[in-house]
Amino acid sequence: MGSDLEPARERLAQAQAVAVLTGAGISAESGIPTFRGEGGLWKNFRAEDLATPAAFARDPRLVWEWYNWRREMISQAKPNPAHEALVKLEAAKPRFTLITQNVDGLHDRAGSGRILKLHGDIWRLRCTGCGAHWPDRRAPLPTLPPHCGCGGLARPGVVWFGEALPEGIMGEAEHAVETAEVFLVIGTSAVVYPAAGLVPYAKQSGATVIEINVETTAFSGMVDFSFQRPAGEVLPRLV
Ligand code: BV8
Ligand code: ZN
Repeated sequence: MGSDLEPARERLAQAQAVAVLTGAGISAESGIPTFRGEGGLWKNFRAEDLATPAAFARDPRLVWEWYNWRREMISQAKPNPAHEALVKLEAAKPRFTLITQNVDGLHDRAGSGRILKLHGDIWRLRCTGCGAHWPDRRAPLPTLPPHCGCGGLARPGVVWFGEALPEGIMGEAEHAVETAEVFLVIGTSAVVYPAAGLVPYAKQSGATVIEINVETTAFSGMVDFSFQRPAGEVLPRLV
């Protein structure tokens, strides 16, 4: 490794405006399993079976057991050199936007500033009754399913399949992508929309798109640079 990174490294070094999209792959080297692929299953359920309003309505306890398991795993994990490299990059760029599909909070713990959390935050809970929301970092949670002070059932503060993303967040993400000179796409299979749509959008908007993923994705053929190596290895050298 080294010399083949050079053109992308130079392009990134020159850019004033940078946007980044991350997915579960950036946290893989912290020991958190990705959703799709090996180790992504929990008791034979796929994320698409559990991260839905219908699954929660049917069996809130089962869905909470999955989130509880994930909360415990994430609480034992630490940010890795890829998360840290993005903190450095943010400090070096006049315009920088970090867009993440991850709910694990590792970008916060690494020290990233403003983070557009497209799919919410596993460390927040929301009441299905009164709509109140609050932070809760306990892992494991003492009782499942957790409840709100009003007596209502609480749910994870994340975005499930079929649910709208937080209001206005895609507009902010699109604006960052539109104005970015370089767009980094890190550790995402880019199959979940609307997040995945940001990749072709960046290309159409004229950004240099750099992908870092251990596998090829549907977008690998259209990006300017595609590095098929772990993010924790490539990103610190690129930044
Ligand atoms: C919406 C959050 C409308 C909670 C998650 C058919 C076609 C197109 C779209 C649809 C369709 N049918 C349905 C849809 C819409 C749907 C969708 O996209 N479905 C897909 C699956 C087809 N989208 C939605 O429903 C979205 N909402 O559209 O709303 C609307 C509008 C108005 C009003 C009402 C509704 C909401 C989507 C949110 C889903 N939430 N979960 C939680 O985490 O519990 S999704 C889940 O996937 C994860 O949270 C994650 O955020 C997301 C994306 O996954 P990735 O991060 O990419 O992870 P993955 O495991 O797939 O890939 C990891 C990658 O890392 C791999 O490529 C691997 O090679 C790589 N990797 C591994 N190790 C490393 C690495 N790379 C680098 N280094 C390493 N070391
Ligand atoms: Zn309530």
